Amino acid sequence: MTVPGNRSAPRSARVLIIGTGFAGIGMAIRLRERGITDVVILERAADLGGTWRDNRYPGCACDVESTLYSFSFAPNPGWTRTFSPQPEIQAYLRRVADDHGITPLIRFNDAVDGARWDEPAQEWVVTSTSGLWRAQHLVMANGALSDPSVPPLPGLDQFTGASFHTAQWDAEVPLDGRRVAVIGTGASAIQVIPAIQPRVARLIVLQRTPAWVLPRHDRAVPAWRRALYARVPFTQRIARGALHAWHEMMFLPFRHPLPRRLVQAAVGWHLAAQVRDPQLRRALRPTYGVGCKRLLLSDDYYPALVRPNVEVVTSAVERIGAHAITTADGRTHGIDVLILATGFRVTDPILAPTIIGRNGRSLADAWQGSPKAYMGTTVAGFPNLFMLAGPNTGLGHSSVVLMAEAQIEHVLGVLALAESRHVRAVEPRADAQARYVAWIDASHATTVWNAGGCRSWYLDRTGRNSTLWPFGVDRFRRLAARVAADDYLTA
Ligand code: N01
Repeated sequence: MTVPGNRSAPRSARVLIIGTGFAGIGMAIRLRERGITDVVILERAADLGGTWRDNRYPGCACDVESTLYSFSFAPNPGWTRTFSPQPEIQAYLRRVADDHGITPLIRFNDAVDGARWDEPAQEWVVTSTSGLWRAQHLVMANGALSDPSVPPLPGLDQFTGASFHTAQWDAEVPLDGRRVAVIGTGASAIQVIPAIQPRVARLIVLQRTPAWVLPRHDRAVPAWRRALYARVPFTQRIARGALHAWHEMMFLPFRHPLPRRLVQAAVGWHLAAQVRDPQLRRALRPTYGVGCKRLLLSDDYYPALVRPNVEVVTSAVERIGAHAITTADGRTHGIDVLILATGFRVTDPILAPTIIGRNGRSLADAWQGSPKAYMGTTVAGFPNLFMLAGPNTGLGHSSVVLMAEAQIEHVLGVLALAESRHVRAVEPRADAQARYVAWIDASHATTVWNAGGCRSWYLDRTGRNSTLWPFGVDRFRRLAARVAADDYLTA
């Protein structure tokens, strides 16, 4: 971390939060409810919302039902669709932040570059665009899906048409009647492809690995149901409970082969029903176990792919030229616009090298390419540091908002522990963290994510699954809610 010399004196906060997605907003709300009001949130962008602010590509929507993909303490009876579109989710977050008095705590356009634990002062010194901050506690709520991953495709810089990542959508670029290529067939691609297909002259879909796709059954929420949820909020809580129970069950196929066979049959049927052409069907049928890569939900992805203006290209991208993409089969596809639906830097977070804990050791040094944390939230050697959406807190089957809320309760529990011991610094014991991580790793061994025969972004560069929580959400909730005092060191 470089500490600029010509900045003003550091400002301070008891708790400094990085990021204004679900996790950052939720953390600030719960801190204030606990009476901790000296809170500052640094946000690198000009608006709040995290991934729901950045991802504005056509078709962007949640693939978990909104009644579940929302805060437990802030139900929204007004969701207009089962799976709400991005603008509604961002508007929801803005409203929740306003209603709970969080918006004034946010410093917009203030990006954190790094932070260093100041041992004598027992606090974090944080460097951001605006200068220095001192904070007793630092909460990294900067998200796992916040930094786009752009592969080093040969010739990408020579392309003369418009080119952008799905998370950096350029709405100024006209697509109507143009030749467009989409690289990638993950969750973002399968939403953007059906949204732009009717507008473009030609759509080349460059698929490296096909995805398993289940029907989504997205529909408008009828006015009567919205009115019911608004007038009798209990009914929406019942709906949320039912969805939660359903998703908890959906976890089983990821661990057990028998229920997985049922899902396999459903995805196979969905593909067969929507894609008649046997050659295309073969190209779209994955060879790995269902769920190994994120299981996708869509009603309109396959129907878009069979339209006459779309071609699915399975040959690898070899080179990008000024106006075209050349693939390994020797073909050249002329294009005007290139869309990179190539995902995010999940297991190599950009802040890891610049967060410096005890003894000058960075998170990147501690992790060596494989992020690890106790309860996915705290890291040995990094006192008073909390990570939301941290290692092994992702889900393949339910709403990550539930996980963020459980982590937030864990943070509050750890702060209460430090307070009860009248100490300024708290961190997990190294042996407790090692035991926890070993248990996570052992629990992953037989899951389809690890043993399903695919290479996904759930696995880090060491091959370890450092992304997903290996059980149902309720289990994490129970564990995170109870802070095991012996597992924490205080000073
Ligand atoms: O990214 P991805 P995403 N050459 O990493 C391909 C969340 N999300 O943005 O599979 C060619 O899944 C890559 O190919 P392969 C959700 O958690 C949520 O789509 O590695 N292709 C893959 O097809 C999701 O899981 C919602 O072989 C290359 C694609 O790019 C996560 O975000 C909506 C390549 C990347 O897929 C990420 O999804 C959208 C190369 N060099 C997203 N490099 C919700 O609704 C990469 N690819 C909540």
